[in-house]
Amino acid sequence: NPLGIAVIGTGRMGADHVRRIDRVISGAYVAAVADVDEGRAKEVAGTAGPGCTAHTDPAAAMDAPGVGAVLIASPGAAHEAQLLAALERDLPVLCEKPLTPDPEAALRVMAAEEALGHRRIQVGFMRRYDHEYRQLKHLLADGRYGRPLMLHCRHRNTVSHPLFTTEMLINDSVVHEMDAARWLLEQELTAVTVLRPVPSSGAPDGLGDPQLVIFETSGGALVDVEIFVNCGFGYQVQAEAVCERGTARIGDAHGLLTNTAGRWGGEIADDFIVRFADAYDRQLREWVDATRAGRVTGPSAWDGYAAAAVCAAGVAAQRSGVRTPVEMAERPAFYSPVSYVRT
Ligand code: NAD
Ligand code: ISE
Repeated sequence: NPLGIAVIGTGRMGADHVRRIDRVISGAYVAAVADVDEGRAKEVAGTAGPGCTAHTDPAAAMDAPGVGAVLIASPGAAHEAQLLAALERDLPVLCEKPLTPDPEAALRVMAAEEALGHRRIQVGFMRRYDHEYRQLKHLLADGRYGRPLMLHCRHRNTVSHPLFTTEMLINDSVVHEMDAARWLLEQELTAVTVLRPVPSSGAPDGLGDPQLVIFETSGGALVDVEIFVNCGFGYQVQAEAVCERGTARIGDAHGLLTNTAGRWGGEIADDFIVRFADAYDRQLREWVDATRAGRVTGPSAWDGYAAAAVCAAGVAAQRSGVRTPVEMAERPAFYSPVSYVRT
């Protein structure tokens, strides 16, 4: 039977996931949507297949006829209550990043999942589903270039949305590099230092943009991230691994290369919806397939917790300007093996 999904939060990501469930992947349909904005919920429900119901209460959407799984795309602050509601109903959940905005809430979610006795939660760290990221993962995992020593990352957005804060550079944007680095290197991030140049005149007043975030890892590697959310020219996410016997770089977008009028060039995506379109599709397809087979395969609540713990250290490092160790709880046996290690 096709999987009936309740989509909670029908903003930019939620509406795009509704389109993807109905028109891109097979084996699933949108059974219900919920949004605190009733008009928005109804509008997006209208774009879904027949029978999709619109709600303002997420729990009512989870209880709607046909619902067998939940996709959470509301703002991060709403995730904890909605994750707990899904777990109460023993429903599989794909939750957009962040799992929760703070590590304490993530621990409460993990405790509820562990009490259930089986994994139900996957976190939407979609870079793990990006073709190039997967190529880099395989290259690092087979060890042909030796140990990875450094990972240089660039994360650039064309423009930040009006409510973007300096802390969000860390916990809304660099959170992706936190998960990607843990997954690529198969190591934990142990300390964070944040260096801040003079803000760009293109950034809104008060926003400390760009910044340089440096992570130390449990295996002695270094990860540096340039985060620049008002670069103005496009959406760019790049990573270069420096290993003992070679380097490997992704994200140059060498799709269509043109030559004309004495110049060569290509196009830069404008935003994440375009840059990571294939990754969002693959993430959803693999989640639906695994869910229908009764399995949970992607980034876990532990990965969501680990990222939240690194975010907390990152925001503290950003404020203090000093190197800040990451404080992490012991990983419960329930979350073994770690989802970034190949089994
Ligand atoms: P958005 O503001 O466009 O949409 C959020 C929607 O949720 C709005 O329609 C709002 O009315 C609704 N909402 C607010 N509180 C709610 C609640 N308590 N219950 C139900 N609905 C509620 O935001 P967005 O950009 O779509 O982001 C949504 C989520 O997706 C966030 O967690 C964000 O971090 C994540 N995100 C992920 C990526 C990615 O690359 N994976 C990119 C952007 C956003
Ligand atoms: C946004 O929420 C995302 O998740 C995007 O992937 C990221 O590039 C952007 O900086 C965030 O604001």
